[in-house]
Amino acid sequence: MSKITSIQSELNKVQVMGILNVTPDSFSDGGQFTHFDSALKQVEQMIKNGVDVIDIGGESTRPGAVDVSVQDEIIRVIPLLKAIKSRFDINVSIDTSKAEVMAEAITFGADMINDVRALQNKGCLEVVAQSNIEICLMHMQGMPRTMQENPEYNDIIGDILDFFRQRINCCEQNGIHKERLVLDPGFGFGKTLEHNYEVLAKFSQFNALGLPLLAGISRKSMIGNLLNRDVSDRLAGSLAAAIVAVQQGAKIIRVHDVQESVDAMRILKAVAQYKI
Ligand code: 7PJ
Repeated sequence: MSKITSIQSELNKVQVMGILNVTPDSFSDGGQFTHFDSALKQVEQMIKNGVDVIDIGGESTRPGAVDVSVQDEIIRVIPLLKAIKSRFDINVSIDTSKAEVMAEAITFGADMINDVRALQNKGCLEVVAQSNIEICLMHMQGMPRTMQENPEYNDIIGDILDFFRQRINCCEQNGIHKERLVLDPGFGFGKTLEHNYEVLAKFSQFNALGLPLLAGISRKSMIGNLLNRDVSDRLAGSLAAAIVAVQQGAKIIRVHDVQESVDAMRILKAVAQYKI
């Protein structure tokens, strides 16, 4: 399987990452895909709809969510990773912050580790350094349980850039080449509604670090709270926000609605060919 980010740079194509949550309390598909067979059906449908990467998450990072044990997370995620890799020819990303889960994911053929804690947990840098897997480093202020209580920044873009620089340095010092990294400012992770829209408005500034950028905005509160829409009614807002991010350089968008997002990206691509 080719590198996720190299496919993107070769074809100059934005990658659509389809979210497959296997937690009973995930943000917006609350337990719907907890069962193995329905998860596989969902994967098959996403592939038909043109997904580029499947992102499997076994830990809910919803504000206030309870911790999941290593064993529970492995049981939720790894059999599904194995089944997907044996049945389909598709890139898979594992959304985890636990070194043990990362190690298993690497063993069973994952293409990317997507860590909302940016490899800050014990043992993560070391595990990842022993592989060639791609890594998404996400910014978060605080920790999921309390991150939305009172997020504050002096200069949100500067703070996120500083965090990225520190994490990139840490990765490099541990033998993880910069070429393996993707950066994500972490919409909704320790950020107020205003913070989130400022980050979206200034998204292009993260290109300064010269790494591929990922934007995960799909169905989040920043859409729902602005528009006063329930989770099931956030598609239009999610697409609009994804387009704004891609026009400022996002190379991967993390979404629930694959078919609609792929369509939106096709429109952008049709327009892009006429730009100088
Ligand atoms: C993100 C994520 C995100 C990355 C979640 C949800 C919350 N990983 N995992 N970026 N969000 N890289 O999907 O609403 O924004 S879980």
